[in-house]
Amino acid sequence: MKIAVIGATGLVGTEMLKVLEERNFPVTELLPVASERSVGNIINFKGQPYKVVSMETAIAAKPEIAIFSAGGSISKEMAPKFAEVGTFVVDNSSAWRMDPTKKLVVPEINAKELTPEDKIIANPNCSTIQMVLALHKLHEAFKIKRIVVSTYQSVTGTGKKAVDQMLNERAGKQGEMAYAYPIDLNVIPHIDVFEDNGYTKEEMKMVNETKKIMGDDSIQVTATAVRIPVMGGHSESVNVEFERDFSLAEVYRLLNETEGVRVVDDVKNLQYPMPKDAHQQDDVLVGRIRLDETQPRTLNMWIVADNLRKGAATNAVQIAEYLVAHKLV
Ligand code: 11C
Repeated sequence: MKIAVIGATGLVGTEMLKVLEERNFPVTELLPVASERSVGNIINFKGQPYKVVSMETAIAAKPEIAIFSAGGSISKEMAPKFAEVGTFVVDNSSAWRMDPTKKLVVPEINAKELTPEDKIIANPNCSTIQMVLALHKLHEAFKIKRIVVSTYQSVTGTGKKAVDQMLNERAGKQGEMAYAYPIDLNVIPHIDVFEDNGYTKEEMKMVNETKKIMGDDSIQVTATAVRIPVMGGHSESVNVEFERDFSLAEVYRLLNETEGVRVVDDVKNLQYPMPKDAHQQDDVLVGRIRLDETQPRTLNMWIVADNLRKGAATNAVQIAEYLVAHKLV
């Protein structure tokens, strides 16, 4: 399989290469694409050196699959050019997610909807992926009415510049700012741009993408997305109200049966998910599972995942794996 990785030198791109290697994806030729100034640089993949190539070189090579993580505007412009030469694009940006002609895929939930005509496939936002993966089997069983979610998001979601900002602040050094405010020893209730309704785009991604992935517009979602000075993963406090009655035993059973989810919930032994445990893991960790005692049919839970893995690279590579396994490519 000839694979192009667009944005190969970024935080997500680097993780993509690592995940492709770890999962032994059948790569026969790798085309790492990055900005013009990186063209010609060498990156290593499976112990072999590969030259970073330009977008034009990669398109001319007609790869079977191109995994994009280079921002929305590059995806908007370039994904159709790959699709035109027959490449399947798995796009990690928000450019195509809400386009009704494109599928928004978390493989464990809805990859079965993919067809050979789906040349541009959207990878959801990281904070959405970990939430819907934890909730989809509960939705099937008890039907979700409403979700109230607050996120605690890692600086890695913003990129290298934000990681550097946090580490520079921690070391007392001056440097470039990724955020409007210091992030170390702080919490910033602002992720992505503000929209006219007072919510941020990150919050509205959680609202809209959840409905699309679950294929159910009746699910009500309200979100507050917050950046915290942490690396390793995003955490979410989720309050979810269902239509039907359920027991905690059924919730545990369903979560234990959910592919890609690991229940970490033993408070007597101080076991609950934390970003430092999710780091470099593909599983979505779920804990602090308890009934909301203020209203019926409502659950509280705490969901943590490495936003660069299942939230981005792993999910994208799993989509590519599905295309190969189902002979769509
Ligand atoms: C963050 N969720 O943590 C964002 C990063 O729409 O793919 C991913 C943005 C996106 O800042």
